Amino acid sequence: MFDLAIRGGTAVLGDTVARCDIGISDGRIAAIADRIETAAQVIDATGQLVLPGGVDTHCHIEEPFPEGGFQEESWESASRSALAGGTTSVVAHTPQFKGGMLLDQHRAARARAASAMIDYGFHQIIADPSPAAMAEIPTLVADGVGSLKAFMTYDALHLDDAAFLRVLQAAKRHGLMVHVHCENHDAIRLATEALLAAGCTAPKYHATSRPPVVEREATGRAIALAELVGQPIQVFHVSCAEVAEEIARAQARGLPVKGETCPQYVTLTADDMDRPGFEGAKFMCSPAPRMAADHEGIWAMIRRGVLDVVTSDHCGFSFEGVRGKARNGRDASFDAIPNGIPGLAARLPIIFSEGVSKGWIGLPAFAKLVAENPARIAGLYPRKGVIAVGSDADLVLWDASRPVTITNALMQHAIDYTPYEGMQVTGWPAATIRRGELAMRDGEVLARPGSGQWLPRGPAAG
Ligand code: DUC
Ligand code: ZN
Ligand code: ZN
Repeated sequence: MFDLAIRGGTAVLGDTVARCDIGISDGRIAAIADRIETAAQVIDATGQLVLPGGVDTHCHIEEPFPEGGFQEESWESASRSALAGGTTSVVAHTPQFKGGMLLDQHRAARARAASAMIDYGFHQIIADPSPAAMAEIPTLVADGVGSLKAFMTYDALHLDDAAFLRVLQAAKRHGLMVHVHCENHDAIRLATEALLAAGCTAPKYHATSRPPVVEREATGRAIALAELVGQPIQVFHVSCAEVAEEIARAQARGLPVKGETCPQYVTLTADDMDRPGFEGAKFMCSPAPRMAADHEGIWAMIRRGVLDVVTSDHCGFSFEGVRGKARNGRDASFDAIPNGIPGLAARLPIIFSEGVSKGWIGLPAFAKLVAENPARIAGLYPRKGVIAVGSDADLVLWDASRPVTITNALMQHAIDYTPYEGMQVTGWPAATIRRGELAMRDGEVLARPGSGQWLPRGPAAG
């Protein structure tokens, strides 16, 4: 007798896709069989795909800013959005401020996440690898933090090469993964100064200030420094093939270098930042969206396996309001507009629609990109990311041929816009099951705030 049976669906089980029933007990998958007869509750998935719950290993949720205040997206609103879009686990970021420590931030971040409805872990940002701060890493590891995050740009966060090397060395000592935001800080700074001096201030100049070569140079440098130390890294949010080529070369040489991309790099372009008035700010993220032709380059790199993870880099700033994109006025220069776009709920539908429905990838590859591979690199596999006996019963029932026009209301986040407004997609989550509990059905989020669990993470699996 199972607690729950999912009957009649077509499940993505690793490399195979099969019609089967799934039996769930105590929040875990207990059986996968042709027919499961006895269960306290039955959900009919006839005509639907059954996918592993999405694992989004790159999110910014209720993160404090160095200047004070928090991101608008709370753990509760982010959870709602994640469940609406078929995501059941996330890894978000804990900040460190220059001159500051780690553990105080970690404890505060965990306290904020207590209202989550999805399962969660954290990357620890290192903005200042002082001996005192780095001495706190063993305590973080003991609590289940499995990764460090390094930024090569942003005034408040960027590390020079010496500081980045210290982060790599510490990660190696403690068996942690390092995720890197690769853009050359000085190149962006000088280009920004020149653009502003020439009166080029509109949102579209965000892309001009940080072209692909800025990302490529930093990616190559991060890879070289990681090779020097002998530390695995994952390059975050790769925007185009020119950058992915650096990762491909490293992989061909046998280096443990992984690459992640995001839905914005297969859908948005630099031209979106040139929309009338201040509208372009809605599409401003870093790295900047590139050209339409670059979208195919990203799919080609996904098909080659060079990029094997798609996350959202969910980092929502509303358009309006004191914390929003227009916080410094609608005539603010591009460097005074906060970077980041919301994408938690849109991630699976966009990658399914652009990837599977348009024929770039098959169903197993889709499940690996959005669930299994992120779970592996986060040290969460096989508890998360896969439909297998013994794994957490995190599942999405998916209507593969349902046409949907994306609207902000469907995203269910706290942000007042979506950069994907009006986009037509084929394929949409009908229900999300988190640890055996029906957490979302037909867009209605049913989970209880606080029902999410902290995910202590192990070492990354290959
Ligand atoms: N870029 C980042 O590096 N982080 C959050 C948002 C963004 O655009
Ligand atoms: Zn980043
Ligand atoms: Zn990010």
